[in-house]
Amino acid sequence: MTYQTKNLRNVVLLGHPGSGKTSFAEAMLFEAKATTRRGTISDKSTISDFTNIEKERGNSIFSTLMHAKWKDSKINIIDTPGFDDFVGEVVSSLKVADTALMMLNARSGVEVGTELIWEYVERFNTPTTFVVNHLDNEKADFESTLEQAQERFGNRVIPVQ
Ligand SMILES: Nc1nc2c(ncn2[C@@H]2O[C@H](COP(=O)(O)OP(=O)(O)OP(=O)(O)O)[C@@H](O)[C@H]2O)c(=O)[nH]1
Ligand SMILES: [Mg+2]
Repeated sequence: MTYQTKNLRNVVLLGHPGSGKTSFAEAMLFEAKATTRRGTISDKSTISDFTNIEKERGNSIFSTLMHAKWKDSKINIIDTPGFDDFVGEVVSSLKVADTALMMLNARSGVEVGTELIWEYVERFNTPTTFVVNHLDNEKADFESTLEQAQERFGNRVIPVQ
């Protein structure tokens, strides 16, 4: 199938280690019916963390390109590693992405990884949506996470559900 440029979306997932990028990518692929089985980190069965070293360590090391069809569009999803050691993967992914999703852990709000990666987002001027994740955690605090994001990134941060 061929797609017009207007029907292509290149989305990069960014965020502090463990904020849930790989799991979120898995959920997106499942929702878009690109996969029939929703893998997990603990089962070492996610589409994104497919290399042996990622399965062993339980975190992403490489950027992974995946894709899903949504209505008439093809969405390219790039999952990036959160650990600063692998920031080169983030930079190269930002170069080809039109939009970024920055994952925030609702238990911890804006974290050091968020701040570090934000420097690159600003450098590339990438439009960004924050995604508040880990909302099922008993210590999750959506309001505080939103406040922290607004405090740090300005009042252009508005909540959308
Ligand atoms: N309870 C709960 N657990 C989550 C959620 N999102 C992710 N997790 C868990 O949090 C851990 C880290 O999730 P990952 O998806 O690997 O996070 P990541 O941002 O890709 O991590 P890095 O690749 O290291 O940057 C895993 O054990 C996930 O199962 C969530 O919304 N709720
Ligand atoms: Mg990951």
